[in-house]
Amino acid sequence: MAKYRSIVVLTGAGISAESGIPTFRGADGLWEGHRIEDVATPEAFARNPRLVHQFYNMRRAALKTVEPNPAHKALARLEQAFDGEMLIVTQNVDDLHERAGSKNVLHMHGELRKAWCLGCDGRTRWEEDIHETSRCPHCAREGRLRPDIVWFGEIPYQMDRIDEALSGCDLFVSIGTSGNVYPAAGFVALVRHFGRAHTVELNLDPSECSRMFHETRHGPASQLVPAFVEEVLGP
Ligand code: BJW
Repeated sequence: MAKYRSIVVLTGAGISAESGIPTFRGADGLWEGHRIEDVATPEAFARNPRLVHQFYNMRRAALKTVEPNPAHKALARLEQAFDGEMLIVTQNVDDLHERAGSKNVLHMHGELRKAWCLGCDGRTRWEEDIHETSRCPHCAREGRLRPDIVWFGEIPYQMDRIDEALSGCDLFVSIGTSGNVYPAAGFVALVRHFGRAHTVELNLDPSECSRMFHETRHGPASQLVPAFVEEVLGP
């Protein structure tokens, strides 16, 4: 327990795969039947808001059918039992970390269960479908809501807080991310640059960044993460 004082955990789609949420970069390069550039850019939303809303409405609805798996639960246990600082920086837009009991979670790519009004900049918890005619509860304007998701070309959320946590941590763990998307793919290099943290990758396959880590373990997150958490917490 005394070995580490500050832990940052980066999670990606792989941690939620065993809960039944598909990852992004499958063998066919398609994203649930859509090309990424058709749905995950501001330009795509401007071009075809209906398609983009449909895509996110489908994924928001699917959240109601899934549950946290042992990997999410193990991280919640770590946060509860660890007597130092711990931050989960997730690229995921699902809420499975929170539902597993984690409290200190930062959604750098946004959240499916939030809507963002382009009219008044207000953010609202949103459980149901968003339509082109949906009304913002803050400013009452129609048709200005979008999913609160960070698309390609947009700046991920809370980068200052993330940089601060990365520079101060002494353990950095990356779970279930392919290392294709920046800035998250660059976090391990940043942590190595600061030079004070042990770095560990837990992933099904070697990621694009595997060689940057001090330690890599490959297998399903539902097995690797609980075992790793028990090691960190010690006897
Ligand atoms: C398991 C498992 C199991 C499976 N157990 N593991 C050229 C070079 C470099 C950068 C750029 C470039 N051109 C443009 C850029 C920047 C761009 C970028 O990175 N593009 C790349 C494609 C090259 N990035 C951006 O635009 C970002 N913004 C930005 O850079 O702003 C500038 C800035 C930054 C910082 C400060 C100031 C300015 C924004 C990126 C937004 C990403 N958005 C998405 C979609 C939104 C969310 C949504 O709709 O759901 O976020 S894209 C998508 O990819 C999603 C994910 O969060 C993200 C990462 O994917 P992830 O999680 O890694 O999933 P997969 O599927 O790729 O991998 C899953 C892994 O799990 C695999 O390795 C499996 O093996 C593993 N796995 N089952 C354990 N059971």
